[in-house]
Amino acid sequence: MTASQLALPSQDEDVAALRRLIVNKLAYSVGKDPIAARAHDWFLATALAVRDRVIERWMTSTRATKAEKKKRVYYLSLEFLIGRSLVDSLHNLGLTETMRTALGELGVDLEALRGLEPDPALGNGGLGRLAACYMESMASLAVPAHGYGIRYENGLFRQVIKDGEQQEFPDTWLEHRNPWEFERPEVAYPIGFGGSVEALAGNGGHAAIWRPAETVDAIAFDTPVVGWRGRHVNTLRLWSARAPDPLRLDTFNRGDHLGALAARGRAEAITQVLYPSDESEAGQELRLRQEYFFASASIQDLLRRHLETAPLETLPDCVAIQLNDTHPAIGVAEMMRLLVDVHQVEWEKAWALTQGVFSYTNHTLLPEALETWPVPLMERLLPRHMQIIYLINALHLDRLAEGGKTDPALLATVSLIDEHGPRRVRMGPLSFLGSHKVNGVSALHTELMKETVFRDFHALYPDRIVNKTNGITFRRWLHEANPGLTRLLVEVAGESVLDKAEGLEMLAAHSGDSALHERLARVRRANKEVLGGIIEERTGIRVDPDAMFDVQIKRIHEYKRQLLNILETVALYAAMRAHPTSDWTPRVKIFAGKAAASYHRAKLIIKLINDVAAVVNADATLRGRLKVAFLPNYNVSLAERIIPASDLSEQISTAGMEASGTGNMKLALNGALTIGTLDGANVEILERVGADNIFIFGMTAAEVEARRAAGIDMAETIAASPMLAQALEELRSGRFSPGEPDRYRSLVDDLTHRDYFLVSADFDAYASAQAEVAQRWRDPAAWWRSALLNIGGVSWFSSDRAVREYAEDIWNVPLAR
Ligand code: 26V
Repeated sequence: MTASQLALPSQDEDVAALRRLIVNKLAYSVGKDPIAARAHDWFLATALAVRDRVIERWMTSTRATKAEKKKRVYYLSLEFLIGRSLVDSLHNLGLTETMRTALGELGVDLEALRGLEPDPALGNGGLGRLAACYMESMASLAVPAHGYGIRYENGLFRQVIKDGEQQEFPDTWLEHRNPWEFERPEVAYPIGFGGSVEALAGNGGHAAIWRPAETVDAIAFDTPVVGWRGRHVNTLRLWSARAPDPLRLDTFNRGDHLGALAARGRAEAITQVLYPSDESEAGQELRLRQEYFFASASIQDLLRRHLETAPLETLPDCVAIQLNDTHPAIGVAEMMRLLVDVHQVEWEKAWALTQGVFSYTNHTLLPEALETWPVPLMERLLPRHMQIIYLINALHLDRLAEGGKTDPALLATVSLIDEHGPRRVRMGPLSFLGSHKVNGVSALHTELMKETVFRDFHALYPDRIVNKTNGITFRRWLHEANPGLTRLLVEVAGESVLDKAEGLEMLAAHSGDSALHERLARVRRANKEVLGGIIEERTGIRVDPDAMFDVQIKRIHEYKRQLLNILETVALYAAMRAHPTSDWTPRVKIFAGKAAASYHRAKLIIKLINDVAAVVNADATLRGRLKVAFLPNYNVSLAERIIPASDLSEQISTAGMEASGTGNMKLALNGALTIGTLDGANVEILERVGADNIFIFGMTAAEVEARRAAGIDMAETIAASPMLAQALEELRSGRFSPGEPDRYRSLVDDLTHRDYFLVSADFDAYASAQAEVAQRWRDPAAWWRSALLNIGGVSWFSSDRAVREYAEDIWNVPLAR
């Protein structure tokens, strides 16, 4: 796409000026002569040049927000899975083509530079990527916003597949300096831990003095986030931990050189790694320290900013704080502490201010993912916050009692303290109570929230829970990832679809256009060739770009049921062997995703996929009609390559378990058809694309619940399904693990008896849906018609729509028209 085609604001940006700027950056900021510069030096110089272009707009945006006293949004998230920035910033500034030309004149290829940028993996998956999409949309909609998070030195581990197994290596993304960030050593806040609390007589007896035993400094690093067409620029502020006294000189002088640095190591450990494994107690404590560290720094920072221009009483008129899951929930207690202890606000008033500013997004109903902290750990690490939580709880329970709610069972379920077993603080309920709105991330998930985790809270506060179905930024996931498709869509629907995604709905009227089908097919085919090259380069597996690319890309988790997919692949393989001359639809099964380092079952599933791949890919009798590939190290950049090349999108979680999903939206937007369960946002995708254009199968959330309650053994189900029985028998027999026939024994046993994730129960339904998919593939006119109806149908899932809804219904922030 050329700049003139897009009519972007900076289209007249002078190529020569940009070229000069890059050469200047190379000399004066990178310190290299163009003759000696290496590719990475060019990347740095280019990024610094782009950053200059962003900064002007950044200052204008910040100045305007201040001058107009606009309400600000603070998005608190322990994860921001932002991905690479170079192409994203260029695209939003409308500078891509100008930059391509300027670099070309310098003998440098923009595409080559794109691949040199490290991919910041400051998140685990959907939750972190959602935060990044929302940051981009808030900037695009000119909502004055700050993202607050942690500047992890090490992001999510780098995944290497060795002998079919996952290995984890550190992700050192900051090794070569990060050109996008500004260190702000002057923006530093002390963060306390431990120590003692002294009650004060004033402020209704509620205030206290906390004397922490230990203090760590939080230092700000700012990254500008530029919105679409450079309209507005916001700030992502990430905190880094520093010891106030990095070196104990007395210890050093005694000759204990390592001991002198011990405090520094302990302090800086807080921001060393994303999500340390929370299995050990030490790991648990570090995680709580991270949460408090970033919540406290962020709230101190936003209060300071507010107090520069307005009194505390106006806080809810000027500030909205969104809690991205419960990870920043300790911020509720921290806000109360700062208001009551430091600013001497009376308790009830402070509580009203707190509820006025906070709101909370829930991202999962899985019980093992709902955060709680042992009371003794809280008391030791955050003694003042523990007192505040007790008081919030007591007042909350008193109010219920006054309202006649005295049933001890009810009071126990809505208490902030879990008293079943060793006492724990529940962060979900704390977030709920401290917020004026609580939201789920898809219609189904929000309804399930009301019926399950927050059932009793919902009965007490029926207006608090609202739905905000997730969205994705089309700039990254359509324009940048799939320029070929974007070009085509602009031709058909007009340039305005770049600004207003809903414009894509008009594709429905063209869904039968065979010329358009062909052009769409050509774009897809080109993207598949690129992906085919990546697959071969990274796995050695050769794939046919004319085969159906059937993809499942997401974290490896039992509830996401990669196992269902690979089991069906095993069954398909058996059928192909049994009927080698049948007219099988050629398929490439593509998997990618990371398993948590301590999640043994998920790692075993990766091994199984690779074991199956080894056997299937080597079987010449298939004549290439089935291939299985596990692409290592799934991340944002790899997703940007896989999604535009996907024909079939696997969204097959056990119904009721995937809160929303966002990969499902990205794949449908790029024209893949979905095979999926009635789970998360799949339900809403179905509503928008129509039942004829999506392959829905399997049990509903209600059926899953009933089946589990009945506790049925799967042996009979398996006996009734020859396909499933044979697939399981082949796993059990060691056909795919000849050196270790027992490798999948426990897995098969599990599917035979307990089958908590209902893989066996849904197998036949899934296999029939897959047969239907194959059928549709044989009818290209029908296939591409469905693809067009998907692209047009999912335009509603833009993160611009989602952010607008948050702004109107939760943050009460006016939107510029
Ligand atoms: C966390 C954990 C931690 C402990 C072990 C098991 C487990 C399983 C899942 C999680 C997920 C935590 C929250 C999360 O990432 N949720 C995802 O949020 C996305 C954005 O809203 C949403 O699209 C995904 O469906 C949801 O899983």
